[in-house]
Amino acid sequence: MRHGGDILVQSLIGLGASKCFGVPGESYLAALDALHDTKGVLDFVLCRNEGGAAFMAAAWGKLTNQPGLCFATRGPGASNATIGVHTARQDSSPMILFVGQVGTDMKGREAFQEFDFRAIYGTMAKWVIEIDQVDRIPELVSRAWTVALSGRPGPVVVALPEDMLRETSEVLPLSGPVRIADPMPDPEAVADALDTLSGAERPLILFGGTNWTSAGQAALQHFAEASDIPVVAEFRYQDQFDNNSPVFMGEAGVGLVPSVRKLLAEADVILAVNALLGETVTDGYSLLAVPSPQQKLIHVHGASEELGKVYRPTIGIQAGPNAFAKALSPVQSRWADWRAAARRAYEEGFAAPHQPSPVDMVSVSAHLREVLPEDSIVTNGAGNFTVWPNKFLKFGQNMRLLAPQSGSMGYGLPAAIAARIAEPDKRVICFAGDGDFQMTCQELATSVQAGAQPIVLILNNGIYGTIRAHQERNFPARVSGTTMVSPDFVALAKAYGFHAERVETTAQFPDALERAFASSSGAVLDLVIAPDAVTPRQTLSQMRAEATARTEG
Ligand SMILES: Cc1ncc(C[n+]2csc(CCOP(=O)(O)OP(=O)(O)O)c2C)c(N)n1
Ligand SMILES: [Mg+2]
Repeated sequence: MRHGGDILVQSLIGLGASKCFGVPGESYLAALDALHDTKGVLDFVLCRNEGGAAFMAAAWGKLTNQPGLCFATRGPGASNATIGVHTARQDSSPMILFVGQVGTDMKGREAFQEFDFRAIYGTMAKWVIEIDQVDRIPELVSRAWTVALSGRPGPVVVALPEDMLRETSEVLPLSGPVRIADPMPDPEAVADALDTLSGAERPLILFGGTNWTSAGQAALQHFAEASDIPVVAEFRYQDQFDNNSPVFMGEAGVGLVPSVRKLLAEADVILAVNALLGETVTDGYSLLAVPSPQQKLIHVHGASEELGKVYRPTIGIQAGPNAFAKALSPVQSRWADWRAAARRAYEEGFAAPHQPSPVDMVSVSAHLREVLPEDSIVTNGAGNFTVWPNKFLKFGQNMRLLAPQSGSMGYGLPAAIAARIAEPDKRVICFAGDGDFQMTCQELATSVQAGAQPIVLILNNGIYGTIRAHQERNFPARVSGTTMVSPDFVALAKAYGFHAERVETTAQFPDALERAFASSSGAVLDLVIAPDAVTPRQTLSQMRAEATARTEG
């Protein structure tokens, strides 16, 4: 006989889980009790806020393609965790959030910390379930795991009533991993897609999503290179394609660069593989007309509900990205000039002017491109500072980017901790804004306790730069709610046991980074960035001046 907590934990181990993230609560004591005996097999990574824990689980899912696991207590804990569920959804990352729930005997009375998890998570999660009978734990955990992984991966929420978890049963826990194979494309549809591409004047491949395998990525790269077709990544998926390939043209995301916009606008056939074709990629649904784009659209996705969600495809193919990529055979190349011009524009994008800032991120990024090991993992949250890791690094075949498609601030540090736990031997560099960092900086303690210390670069400009920039463009010279008073980040990081330094000039950066690399405690570098240097090519003062002239004109 085992209690429910034990059946749950043994089932997760059976499925292959090795880490879970959470903040404790009295609502799931039986699960914590089971985790008492699983150290080194399934570790509970103790976090400081459920928001951080849920971000770690979401990032774990994105990095490993296996569900990231998070435990949170009812009402208050579950409320904190929602940000990670939303992030996992927009990231298409597999994740399971286990929520302790009030006892079944008092449900529906607004008991202490009771939470209507179906109503709250209903639109955010792929599936929400409460396990009411201890005997059904293996069945429902198996389904949660499979749902999180299949089709378009995403978050599942499983509520665990306190009394159910404490009941005992003889039911056997799950054993053995689950492998979900890619759905295969229809060969006739693939042939039609290749015909359509062959007839194109200016073809373009747009890819996105999780679930790629290295074989699938290699197949897509081979096809694109052999056919000379330019390739663009959806927002923050640029790490899924070798950026050094001559067909890679950059990322279609927030702050769409002109060369990528041009490619999307001028392409007459778009092959969208594993892509969601959302707001950021289409520049607010303007580059492709809703619902019928002028371009011919071949839309390939593993989840049927993504096909035709916004855009009527010319050819819709329900297939996994890897199976589809492997089914492609090169088409006669006629687009060398179109491809080469786009690649030149991509390369030119790295040559931004030197920044009017004590630390110049153009130089810092160039240095990082030189010294970061080719299998580094880069993370970031949200803010204007993300332009540097997202647009000024080159992601080779083995480098990874963990960055939220949802644009949620605070993701970078927890993601970096999860990445270090998953890959303890790799360099993990978190880029954070001063605002972004303060959303989850208490997770520095989690990092130290877990022995998983990344390197954090805080791009400290004293403002919520993104919002200030919007403010100056829309309401010039009326600064409201966007200037921050921050703590001494060096002292703060040291208090948590990190090596920390303030970097006051560009010239100080390389040595400071060396010392950060050499420190065994993890490191926080506080980079002094001028608020005016809010974007690589336009300063805040220029934005203000332009907007003022417009308003006065
Ligand atoms: C959780 C969350 N809250 C608020 C926002 C809105 N927001 C987007 S960027 C940003 C400012 C980020 O400031 P900072 O981290 O300092 O970066 P900077 O833009 O200054 O480089 C804000 C408030 C968000 N995206 N996520
Ligand atoms: Mg800032």
